[in-house]
Amino acid sequence: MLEGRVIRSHSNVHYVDVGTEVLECRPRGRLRYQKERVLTGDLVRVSRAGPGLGVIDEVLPRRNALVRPPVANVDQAVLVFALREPDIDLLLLDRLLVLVAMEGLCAVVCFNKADLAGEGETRGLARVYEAAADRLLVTSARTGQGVEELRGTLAGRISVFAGPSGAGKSSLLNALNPELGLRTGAVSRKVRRGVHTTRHVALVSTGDGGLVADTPGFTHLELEGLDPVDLSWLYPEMRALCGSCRFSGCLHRAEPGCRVKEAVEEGTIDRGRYDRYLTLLSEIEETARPW
Ligand SMILES: Nc1nc2c(ncn2[C@@H]2O[C@H](COP(=O)(O)OP(=O)(O)OP(=O)(O)O)[C@@H](O)[C@H]2O)c(=O)[nH]1
Ligand SMILES: [Mg+2]
Ligand SMILES: [Zn+2]
Repeated sequence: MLEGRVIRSHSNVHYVDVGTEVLECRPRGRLRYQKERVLTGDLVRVSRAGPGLGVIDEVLPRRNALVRPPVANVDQAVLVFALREPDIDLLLLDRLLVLVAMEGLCAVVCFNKADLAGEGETRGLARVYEAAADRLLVTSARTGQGVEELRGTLAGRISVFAGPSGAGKSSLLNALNPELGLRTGAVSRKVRRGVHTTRHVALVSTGDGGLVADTPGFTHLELEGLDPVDLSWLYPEMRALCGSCRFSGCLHRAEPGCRVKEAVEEGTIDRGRYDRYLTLLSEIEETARPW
């Protein structure tokens, strides 16, 4: 019996990379009746069923499974934002960081198009997001800056890329593995949307055992179902201080004796991050109270 990873699924046909080749597999009868279907990213046991063909006998236990995009065993989300062109949308970045934390994934922030930005500006942003993410990278798909560091971060892991259209996600993947030949530039958006609506997720190889979900990633951006009190726990810079505020359940807005606000005044928590936290907090409060 072989073990492998589902790298692409198409209704009930799953392409399983068993190391030496990719087998086209169907689940064994009894698996089809189980509630959980086979997902891209799953580790499975397969038996050969002919040249290039296999049968999935067993899905090995999953570490996690995302709903949108439907991928199992994801290690990290890589949030790619261009420093310029398009202008960086930090509220979107912070929103994605909260979503990633809600999913319990590691967050890698990748500031791309470093060739277009000033060094001072880049350094300032990098300092803020080093504290907000598990890993911070500054890259340029054009000059190759930071691409080897990105390679190291992706190696041996399953990653989901997310970020605005035009940030350079496909360009970075092409820089890592030119064989991918992913479409870049203005037209790629439509193509990717098509991929998304058919719900076929493929894992593409970075060439070093790294796998990246080739989808628009996190298309669902509402922070629904989140309790306002829990929001600050999803901010690494605030988490350590949350318990030290005078009132338990402090939202760090106007409460007296708030350690988080003190840290903002002292400059140890970035004011921009804090202001955007307040924006997301109000949004969550509004959706939680529909009247
Ligand atoms: N100057 C510069 N341009 C870049 C860089 N990376 C990507 N670009 C350009 O930015 C444009 C968009 O890049 P894509 O890789 O298609 O962006 P994407 O994030 O995949 O966009 P979608 O697929 O629409 O989500 C292309 O014209 C790229 O050539 C970079 O590091 N520097
Ligand atoms: Mg793209
Ligand atoms: Zn507080």
